[in-house]
Amino acid sequence: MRIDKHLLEQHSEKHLPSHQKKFKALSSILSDEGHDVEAILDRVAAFQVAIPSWALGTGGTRFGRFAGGGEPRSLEEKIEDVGLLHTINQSSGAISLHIPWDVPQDYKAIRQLAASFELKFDAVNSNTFQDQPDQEQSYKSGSLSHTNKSVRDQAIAHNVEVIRHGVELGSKALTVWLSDGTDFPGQQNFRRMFERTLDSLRQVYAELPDDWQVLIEYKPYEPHFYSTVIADWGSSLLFCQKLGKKALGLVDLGHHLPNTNIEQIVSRFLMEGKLGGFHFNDSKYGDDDLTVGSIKPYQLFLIFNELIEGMTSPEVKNPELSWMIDASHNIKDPLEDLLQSVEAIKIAYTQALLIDRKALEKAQEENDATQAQEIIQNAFRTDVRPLLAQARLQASAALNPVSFFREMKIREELIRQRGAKAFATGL
Ligand code: AFD
Ligand code: MN
Ligand code: MN
Repeated sequence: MRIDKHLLEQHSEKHLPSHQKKFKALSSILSDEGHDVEAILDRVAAFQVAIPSWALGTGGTRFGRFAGGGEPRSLEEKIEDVGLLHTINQSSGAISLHIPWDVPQDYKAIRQLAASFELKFDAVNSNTFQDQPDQEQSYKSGSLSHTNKSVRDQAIAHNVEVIRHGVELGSKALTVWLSDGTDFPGQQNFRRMFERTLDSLRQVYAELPDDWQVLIEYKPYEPHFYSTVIADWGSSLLFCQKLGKKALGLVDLGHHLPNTNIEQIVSRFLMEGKLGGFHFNDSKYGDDDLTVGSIKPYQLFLIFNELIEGMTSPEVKNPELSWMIDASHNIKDPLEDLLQSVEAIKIAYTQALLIDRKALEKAQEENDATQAQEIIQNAFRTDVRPLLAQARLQASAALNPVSFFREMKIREELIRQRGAKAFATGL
């Protein structure tokens, strides 16, 4: 399904009068405060968030899955869905594939299809957390960390195969989320698990093309309940430091225990030049995969505060980051959910752009906690949505993405084309 450009124009025209009022008011306030509104709009427009192929279908829990209908049945249809999102918001210009859920059959055709929607291929993801029907060795007791060399070799070969697919499509990174861990105390030797994993990752690292990165996720629990090999940012950083320059940490917001100070982790990674990317989502209890910004928008803003501080400080030397959503929610329309998530990420980013950095530094130097809070909360409490809408308007995207999706009855059309019982591969 492709959206006719003039439908976007019609939609935006309808909502234009109320948008213009809000944008005019906000831009005049921001200009008075000394902000360069045009420059902010450029940065907002340029900020792109990649969409994971596994977020396009309804997520399930271990109790069941309630599919919403019209889900993409193939890699081609997943690309079409991300293309739809990008046409609507002009902010989702990349797709992240998961192998073997998305094995491309015809690279050239897939590349062309993506290009026709102006999409790039973000990091490719390997999967050694499930057994595939045709695989020889089982990952029940681990993959890259397994005690048995044949299992490790199979997991290494899989990661190398994922790199190969990525090279054909123009990806520049492999993301490894290693689910390996234990469920019971004493089940394994922690140090040996780490060493075996390091040895396996070194073999994968050796296969990375020069201009590639490997992004290493961490997660404290789940699917294993007692220990995880790459449990936290410290373990991720250790692996990255031991592997080399091309290995970088990946922060997935859902992969922290409650109340973890994620913004400080971000700052530490940046300080070491070892932050590779982000998986955005939100959560209340664990890895809940909820819409970004639906539970803790202030935390998201504080994370962007550190990101912008780090990325704009001359003393911080960190490679460019790869931004991605990692969520698959079980009750919402996945495409609406993604539109909301992208919006939430860009809101937090834009608010963090408004922080008066010089004034904040002064308050910090003077140990003035009250003033520091005034400065950052002044930015957080600014309703920046008219800036995002204006950036979309200038990029010929929809002024209001979710209402456009509903006005156009896009889900109904997808159900008509693909059927009410079309299931996407994924979790
Ligand atoms: C997991 C991890 C990881 C993985 C994905 C699979 O965050 O990014 O690739 O979800 O669905 O929770
Ligand atoms: Mn993730
Ligand atoms: Mn996760």
